[in-house]
Amino acid sequence: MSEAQLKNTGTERSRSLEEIFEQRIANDEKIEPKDWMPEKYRKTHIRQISQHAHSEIVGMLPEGNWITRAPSLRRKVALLAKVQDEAGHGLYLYSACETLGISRDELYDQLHSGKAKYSSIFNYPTVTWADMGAIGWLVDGAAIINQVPLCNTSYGPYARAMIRVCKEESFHQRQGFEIMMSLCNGTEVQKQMAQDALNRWWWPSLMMLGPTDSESVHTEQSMKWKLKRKTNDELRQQFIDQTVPQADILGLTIPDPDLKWNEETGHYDFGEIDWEEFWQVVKGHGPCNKERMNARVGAWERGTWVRDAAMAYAEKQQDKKVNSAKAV
Ligand code: BYC
Repeated sequence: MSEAQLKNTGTERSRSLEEIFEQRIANDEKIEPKDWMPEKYRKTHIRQISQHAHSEIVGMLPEGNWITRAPSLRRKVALLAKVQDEAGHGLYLYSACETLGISRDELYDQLHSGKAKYSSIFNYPTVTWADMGAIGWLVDGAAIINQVPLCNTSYGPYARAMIRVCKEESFHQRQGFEIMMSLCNGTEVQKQMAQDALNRWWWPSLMMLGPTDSESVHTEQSMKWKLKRKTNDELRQQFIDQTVPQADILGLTIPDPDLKWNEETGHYDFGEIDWEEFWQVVKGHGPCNKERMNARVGAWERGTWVRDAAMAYAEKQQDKKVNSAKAV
């Protein structure tokens, strides 16, 4: 066969593989690690899943900061459990990502070198105990809205990881709301603390759901591949519609003078989001970007001896096995 004929056969084959793949997506079948997939599908999944994993790991930092200062043993235990869950989420997601042919070391390297993004929301400081309430209520609340549709995403390992993650996120959201409720039923100063936390976390929580659909470069393709099941704007609206009545229950005021119920659309209208602030944070210029990266890189460097010791131990075990097999 000539080189041109060979090339044609190759193109035809990949076209038919692509057609089978598209059909499977249309049939809502899960794509599994050993299945054929377009290179772009693989890469965009590595991008989103790894960013998601990094967000869970960096997301432990703002709350970890409060474990030793939680106001009671019960609060400490709950916060500790929540932060541990986040480590677990990061680990399932790194594992899901590795099934796409990238190693854990490469993923860490992308985070530590600043090549990979993580959620903008974790670049804001946690200055009072009420921030633990606001993060659970708003940030985990937004995360659930974003992640429940991902339980139905087309890539099997990601979809399955999301089922457990979402169950745990529900507990996280509840513990946050309960902290807010206690503060709002407490003294005037405690209620003020809750309002102040809502004022600081409201807008970043809306930004967390990503740029508007008109600015979102990946949404169109990701919706076609059923990686994303809802657009950024749809999720944001859902989050607002769900959260405003919760703020009413708490007796708190959402810091948006333009927020009002729209009878016609059946949704809340809301004010202008400061997208300039969002992009500054995404580009590394948020209030805590440097602190977060220093914490992660520092932890990686301080852990070198543990990784070296684990490798040396594994090698010794392997040598032992080989030697005892030789002796038989
Ligand atoms: N922050 O085309 P777009 C948690 C980037 S952790 C930073 O709309 P896409 C928790 C985006 O990456 C939960 N960057 O992108 C943990 C893209 O840049 P690149 C985190 C953002 O992917 C601890 C560019 O902007 N959740 O719950 O279609 C404690 C254009 O955006 C952000 C997930 O990761 C952002 N907020 O949609 C408590 C969920 N938004 O990559 C809680 C999974 C956008 O081209 N991810 N960018 O350089 C997703 O659902 C989607 O990736 C997003 C963005 C909706 C976030």
